[in-house]
Amino acid sequence: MTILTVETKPFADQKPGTSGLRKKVPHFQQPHYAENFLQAIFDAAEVPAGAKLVIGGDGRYFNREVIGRAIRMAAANGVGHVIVGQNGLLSTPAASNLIRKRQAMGGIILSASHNPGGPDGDFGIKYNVANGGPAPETVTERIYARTKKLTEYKIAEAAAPDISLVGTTQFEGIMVEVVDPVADYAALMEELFDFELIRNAISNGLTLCFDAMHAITGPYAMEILHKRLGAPQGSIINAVPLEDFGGGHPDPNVVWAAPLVDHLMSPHAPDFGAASDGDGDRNMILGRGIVVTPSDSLAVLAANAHLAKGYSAGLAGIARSMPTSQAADRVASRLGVGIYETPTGWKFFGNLLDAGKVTICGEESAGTGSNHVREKDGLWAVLLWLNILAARKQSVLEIVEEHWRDYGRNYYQRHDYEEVDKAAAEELMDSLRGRLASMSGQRFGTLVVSEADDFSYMDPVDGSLSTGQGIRIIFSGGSRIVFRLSGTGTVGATLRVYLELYEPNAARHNLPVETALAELIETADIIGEIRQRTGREQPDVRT
Ligand code: G16
Repeated sequence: MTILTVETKPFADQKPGTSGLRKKVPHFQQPHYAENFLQAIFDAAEVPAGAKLVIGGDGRYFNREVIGRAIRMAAANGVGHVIVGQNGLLSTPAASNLIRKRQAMGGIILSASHNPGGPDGDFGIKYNVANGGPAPETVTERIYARTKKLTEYKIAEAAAPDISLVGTTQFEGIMVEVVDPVADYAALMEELFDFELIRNAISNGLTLCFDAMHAITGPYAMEILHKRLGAPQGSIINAVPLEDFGGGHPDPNVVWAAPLVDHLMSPHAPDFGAASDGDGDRNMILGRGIVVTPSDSLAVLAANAHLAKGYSAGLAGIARSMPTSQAADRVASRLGVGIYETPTGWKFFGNLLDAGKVTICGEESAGTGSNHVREKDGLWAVLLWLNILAARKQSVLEIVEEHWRDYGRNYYQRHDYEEVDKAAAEELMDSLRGRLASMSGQRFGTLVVSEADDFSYMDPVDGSLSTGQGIRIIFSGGSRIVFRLSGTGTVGATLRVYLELYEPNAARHNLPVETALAELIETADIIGEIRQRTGREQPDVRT
């Protein structure tokens, strides 16, 4: 093999965010930009000679190009065996599964998740480690440190191999194995869920609509929901993955999946609706007449998981990210299992899952998953819901309302202010930080601050400390306002404001969310000085 050693200069902006490095496509297209980051990954990973590496992506624009380069660089950096999805496609959870199942050293996942794609859209590169999960902060810090020092990278001179056919080929002395992206993942789902029960429920009239948003889950949903579970083909919409997601925004929420929401609210609604995002790790769950918030979905799934065969032995514990509502905490307490509150980012669940402390994890950002892989998993959540619906023979609405009656309702909403001036957003956060110490005891209308802090997390498994993870303002009675800046945006800053109110009284469980949260919303603006500092009257997205 001829290995080229290419001279390069460090880029100053390759610090991985909440989930890898995300930038606009033209930014990634600068000469050497992607190669530098890939080389930093290989250096930080200290590739054992002949190691196995999984490579795949969500099929967005520029994927093919970077996958070719990644394979050529893997060959030049000591990898002995590359496992790549056919045509470079792998959903994030499927990649996580392959890493684990094939005992790979890790995986390179090319995706910008729910961010839009296309020539002017977003692109991203993420490294997952041997447990199948996103690299922990110790590793992302090492990657970042390397990006600041790189002067060269190594790449095989040969043109990238053809990855359009399933099978194994030799490429420059290493093995390149092209796999069916769906097969192993579908087999894993069959181990966890009662396919026969779900198939029977569907053949007896349970109707559904799954929106793949022209992203990666189309082929997975066709194989699992249509072929194996018998949902009519028409129940899977936008099923063909497109490089630009059909011009859409593959983010499964009420704004970007509005047609699906409208359908579920219409008189012809199916019983169950769901959507997933660009790379297949997020989910949105709906029933006829109801959108289930991700926080409620986590709580309901945790409370009912024992109904699926993969979880019939019960849960070891539950983990949620800090801004996620505390609905799951009540389930954990009822089950008598541990509850863990982590910073935003799936990577923080990895140690808890590996140590067997938790079985189910979830985040308000439409992510739920379990110990079956080390990523959140959109279709997994859909299948667990279907399993529960089939077992309980109730509607989504009935199940959620019963859950609220049983545990109380955590009213919840997240307000996003997108593309805010970065400096203004940082000043807003700094100002809040500066006032934290004096906040306790302050009264805002009927709300009295009982605690205010900048969230930090000590990993109970490896003792690592993560600080500055979001401002929490907790009021007596348990209501909360959380302020944090997104770590996944690519333009300016995205300010996220998370609002939560606990309502034990069942007579007050059917208020419009914004009515229930009105006082908190107003208080968030007063405490955060949002209007004044961002110039925004309203959030861009409420989820
Ligand atoms: C990523 C992370 C999630 C996180 C989400 C939102 O999701 O994997 O753990 O909750 O970003 O992060 P932020 O609030 O910083 O934008 P994904 O689906 O984009 O990979």
